[in-house]
Amino acid sequence: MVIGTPAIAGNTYNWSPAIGLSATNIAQPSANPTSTTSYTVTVTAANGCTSTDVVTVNFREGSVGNVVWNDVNGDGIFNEAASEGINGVNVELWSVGTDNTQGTNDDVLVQSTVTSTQSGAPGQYNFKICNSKLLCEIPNFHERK
Ligand SMILES: [Ca+2]
Ligand SMILES: [Ca+2]
Repeated sequence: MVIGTPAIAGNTYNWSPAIGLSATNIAQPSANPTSTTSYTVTVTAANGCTSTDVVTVNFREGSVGNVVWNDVNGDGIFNEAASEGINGVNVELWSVGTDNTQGTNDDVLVQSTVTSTQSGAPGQYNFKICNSKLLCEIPNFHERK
């Protein structure tokens, strides 16, 4: 997210701490911290006057998850019994990369996990994420006959 206010000509900007910021010397850096962080900005005007402000960026960890299951009736919908979940399937979570396009060479593997029984239901998987530009691939899934 972008923090700060639009630049005023002649002012200089100094953000602290630098962690998670795209730059510390611009009016409106992009902030992507991995924990809730309070940033202090010191603005120095052309006449030497300074002022400070604090911006707190709340970090909220999101999660995505689902179930890998045996689609008995072949309709693509999980309307089978919970016991049809399949454990032991490797599931990978990929970022679309800087080109913002799925399936190209700059895609980045973010996390992988293996489906397991959670709360008594087999075939479950879950990723903790903090980035919305993600996609899922299931490379070694084979339908059960
Ligand atoms: Ca089904
Ligand atoms: Ca890509």
